[in-house]
Amino acid sequence: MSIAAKKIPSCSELTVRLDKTDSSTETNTLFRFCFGRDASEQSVDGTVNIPIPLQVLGNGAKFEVWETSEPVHSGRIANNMFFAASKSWLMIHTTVFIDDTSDLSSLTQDIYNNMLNEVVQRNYQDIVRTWNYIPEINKGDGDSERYRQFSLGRAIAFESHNCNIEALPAGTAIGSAAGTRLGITILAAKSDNIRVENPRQMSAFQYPRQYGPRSPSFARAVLLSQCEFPLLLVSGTASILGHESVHTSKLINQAEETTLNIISLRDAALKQTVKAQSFSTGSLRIYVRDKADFPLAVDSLKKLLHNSDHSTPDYIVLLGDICRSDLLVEVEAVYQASHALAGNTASA
Ligand code: 3EB
Repeated sequence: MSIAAKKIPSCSELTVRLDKTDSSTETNTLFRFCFGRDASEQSVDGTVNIPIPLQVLGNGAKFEVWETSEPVHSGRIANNMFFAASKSWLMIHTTVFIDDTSDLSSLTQDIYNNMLNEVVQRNYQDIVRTWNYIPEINKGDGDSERYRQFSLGRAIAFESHNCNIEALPAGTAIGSAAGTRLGITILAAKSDNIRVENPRQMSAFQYPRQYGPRSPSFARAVLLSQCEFPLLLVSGTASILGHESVHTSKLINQAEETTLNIISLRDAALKQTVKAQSFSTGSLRIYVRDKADFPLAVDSLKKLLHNSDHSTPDYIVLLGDICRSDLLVEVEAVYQASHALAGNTASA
């Protein structure tokens, strides 16, 4: 008796795609990001929509849809905090109004404490990704800058949950316009996954004191090694070498340095797993600080905008402030691993 060798993806498989139309709210949608929206109308049983309050400049996608083959349930945790969960994955999302009277450090600490408590209570153990959208992220001087206050509160929350630096999630921290709401989203997994750091960059959690009272709590990338076709969740990546911003005020050079950083990170990830021979397809979010930089940024990132199988990765360009005021462009990505055995011979 011969049994076909066709492999069925394991149940925990997760996929990510950009979508131009409102086609999803299918049952296998875990959650979806909605670009260009500040508030969302949540219904307790439907797909959880995560608003991203940034203007869409390029490529027109309206949604980034995260899907799983597992049954999904969702609901409200508290007034403005929502979750979506399957057997392997838990997403928690909240938005909060802030103004100049807000203590962003303690507010962030409270939000993260609540979210981390939920993760523990619901029996998920590995926080793999966070997205943080902070209104006017560069407002305030020195250590009182909003981004630095946010980083301080986040660091204390992770520390008080005994989340050590080897277990930090991949991250994004981007600034939105005045008057939008602070938006924080976390994704947790049932089992442990692999952290990837970048040999070209100092680990962010080790940045020296000059960048703020507490260093940022994120890993350069997390490889979802529990999946049969692992996803590489690449943190927001910018023109930083070691710990220093390089090519300040030069958009093209920053985009090229960012490209080198992401390629280096992908190479580092391949060395840490036997489950991936290459990363063949991807989905990218490109953030630019200045609207006018958009076409040039896309052009200068061209090496990232080709998959190794010669297809083009999906991408979206968003108007957002980078968390260091001397940076003009940042890119985050999701890459899907392919196996040599699956017939793919190209390398990433
Ligand atoms: C950097 O490499 C650029 O604080 O969560 C990128 C990704 C950055 C995530 C965060 C910050 C964060 O330091 C900034």
